[in-house]
Amino acid sequence: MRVRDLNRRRFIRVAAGVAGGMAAVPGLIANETYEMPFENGSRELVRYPEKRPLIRLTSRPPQLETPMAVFNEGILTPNDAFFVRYHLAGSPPSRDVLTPDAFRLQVVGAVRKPIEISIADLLRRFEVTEVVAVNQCSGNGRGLFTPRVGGGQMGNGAMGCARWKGVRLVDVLKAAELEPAAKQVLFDGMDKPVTATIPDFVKSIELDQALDPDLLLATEMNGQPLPWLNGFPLRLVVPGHYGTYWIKHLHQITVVDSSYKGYWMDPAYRIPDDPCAHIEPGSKPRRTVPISRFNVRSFITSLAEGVQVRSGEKQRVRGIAFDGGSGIREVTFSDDGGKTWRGAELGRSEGRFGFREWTVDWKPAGPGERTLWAKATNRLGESQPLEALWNPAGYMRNVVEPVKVRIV
Ligand SMILES: Nc1nc2c(c(=O)[nH]1)N[C@H]1C(S)=C(S)[C@@H](COP(=O)(O)O)O[C@H]1N2
Ligand SMILES: [Mo]
Repeated sequence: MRVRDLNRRRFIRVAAGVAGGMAAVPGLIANETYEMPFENGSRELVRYPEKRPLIRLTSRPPQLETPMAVFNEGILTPNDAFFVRYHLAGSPPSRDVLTPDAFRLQVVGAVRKPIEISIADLLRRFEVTEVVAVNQCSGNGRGLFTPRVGGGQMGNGAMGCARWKGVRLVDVLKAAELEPAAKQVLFDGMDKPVTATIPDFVKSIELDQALDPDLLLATEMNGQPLPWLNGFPLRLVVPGHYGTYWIKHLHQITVVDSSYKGYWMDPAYRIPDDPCAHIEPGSKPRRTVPISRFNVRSFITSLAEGVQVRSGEKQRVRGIAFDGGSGIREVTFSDDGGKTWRGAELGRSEGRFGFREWTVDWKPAGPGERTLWAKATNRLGESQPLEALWNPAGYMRNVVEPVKVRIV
């Protein structure tokens, strides 16, 4: 029985690989399972090309989550551990169509001088720059929503921080000479829907935001070419903003003179028009707006849920914090489930868009169970709620995340 189940699972995996265009990929190995802290949270750890074993949510398209322990390794998430998110079943585009020699980026639409340019020429023609920035999926932590909501049931591993290198979007748009009527900029990657009924994954950004010098057309992350599954050979980087805008395998930028109405801008990826993106659980929002900036979050990374620690033995608790780009002002730590708080020490800053490490010395007093909390505040004074906020799409979770440890 067990053996048959195992074989069946293996068969499903190979079949899914064929359908998803990943069949020719060697080294697609499943080794272990990973249990998410919610119902139906059993996931396989699977190794994809250029990746270490990651938590697999779906295979068609590949969607991979980073185990929380990785974020304890430092504030830059290694490329081989960086999460992967796609929408269209045929994604990612096959490696063969992504050869840098043949690849061209087009800038078209409401511009006087349309551009069609190779990666090499892009890097030659425009100034190359870097930014350390967090990429986070809008639905990071969606699996933890109560009441549960539809969509990918992710834990908190659909995030990562990297040093992105590329050219400024604003420089490229200026070189294309925008028409005065330009209103929005659309971004399209090379992945295409497998049937005509499914809308292509296209995102739009308002012109004033597209002209912000923080936005990059990136070719590298952490000193290496982008991994295939993270957008090789070119992706948009929108520091401080949710990953939905960070179009991978970016090959077409279209300037338009009206408001784009595509599916992935409306009805998808919208939040209640409320300062906290929050409505009464189970209800429907009256008005919605496109999701945009990250809210403030923090995580304990050095201690996992359920671990044992020794009473009286001092240790350094570590974690990370980030926000939508104002920067982290303060992180506080509680070992009594929020009754008392004390300040953590902030680590070196790699800029206002990156993960910020924090540490605090902690002497567990036991025995018994203790709930540990970390709470960050940004430079605007915004912090994290102690009770989870809710919206129907499961976006923007930023409640203080408890870590329960056992003191022995
Ligand atoms: N071409 C393309 N780009 C895309 C997507 C996609 O489906 N296709 N998904 C977006 C979403 S919702 C997220 S969260 C990020 C995830 O980036 P990553 O896969 O590099 O971690 O990619 C974005 N860019
Ligand atoms: Mo996302």
